[in-house]
Amino acid sequence: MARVLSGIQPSGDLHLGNYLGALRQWVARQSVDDAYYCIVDLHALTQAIDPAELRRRTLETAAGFLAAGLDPEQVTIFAQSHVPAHTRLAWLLECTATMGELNRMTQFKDKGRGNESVRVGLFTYPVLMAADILAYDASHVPVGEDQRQHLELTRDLATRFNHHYGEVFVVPEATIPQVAARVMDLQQPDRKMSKSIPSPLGRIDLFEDADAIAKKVKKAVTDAEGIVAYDPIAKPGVSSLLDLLAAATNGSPMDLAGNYTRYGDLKNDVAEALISLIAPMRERYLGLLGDEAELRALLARGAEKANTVANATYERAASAIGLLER
Ligand code: ATP
Ligand code: LTN
Repeated sequence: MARVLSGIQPSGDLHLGNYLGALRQWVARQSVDDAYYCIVDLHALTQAIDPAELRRRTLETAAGFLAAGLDPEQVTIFAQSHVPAHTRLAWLLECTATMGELNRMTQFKDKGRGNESVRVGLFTYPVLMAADILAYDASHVPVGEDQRQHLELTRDLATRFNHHYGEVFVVPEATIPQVAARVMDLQQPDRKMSKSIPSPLGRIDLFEDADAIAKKVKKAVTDAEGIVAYDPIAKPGVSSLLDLLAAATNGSPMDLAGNYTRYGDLKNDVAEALISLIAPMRERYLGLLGDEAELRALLARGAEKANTVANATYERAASAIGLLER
């Protein structure tokens, strides 16, 4: 059984990119992996978020995990802030990482751009992410393409720590899906679909109703050429629609392109495929939201298990680095 860890920020509604890039892989492998799935609430603090909203979104994200098909009997679901070993380990790793290394992280640059007062937490964020992963001795980390660089940093930090202080950490690998590893914004097909970009028409939320999905797909930006072909560089909008259709129907975007001559027909089929994918999840989600006590209990059970694993790793790392045992 592979030990797996991954996380999603409760900074907004879960969207199709989160599902196709990450969540769907988690669900597909839940019966074979020994998996820990974390709602990374501390990461959500790296950008402005209202306290009541953060609390609400943490519960909604837990409901979203279940609605997407995660089974808490098979995987451990928990909130990052309920496991203090993450931040304790992050400090040890911050004292292993260099400014130069963090300066090269592109997500930090993207999210900080145009923002005068970038939070220090946004800069050190990838180290906390490394701690999330290393605390569980995870060998595999199922994420979307945008996290590849953070995984490389995690591997570098783990390898360096092991080199200096002995074999403490498992060096993890990213598991990135073959199709839809980078779902694009429907309005700006050169940008990834994202929670934190205010792009209501560009993003399809995971539990959206059928009318809204149909409307967004219909308005998706394509090009003026009028030829359906799969070419992500020259035709990003059309290719992104083909990617979505392929992901929703388990097809290949290249092959699917051959079935269409008109953008309108392609859009109709994309909308239909996405609605069939999302409708059952939406129904489950709306049902789960009502039971806050059950969601809190789920996270409490998860935290108990997660603390046992993460504390043991922290103690191993602290001892190796020379902190006096209590
Ligand atoms: P933000 O844009 O605010 O960073 P996000 O939408 O990227 O948020 P995260 O919580 O940071 O969401 O990411 C959770 C998981 O979803 C990660 O594994 C990430 O790689 C994946 N993911 C996010 N956006 C996409 C996307 N557009 N396509 C594929 N995977 C994605
Ligand atoms: N950095 C990720 C979210 C994240 C994560 C993690 C993913 C935080 N900790 C641990 C995998 C494993 C993001 O921005 N998408």
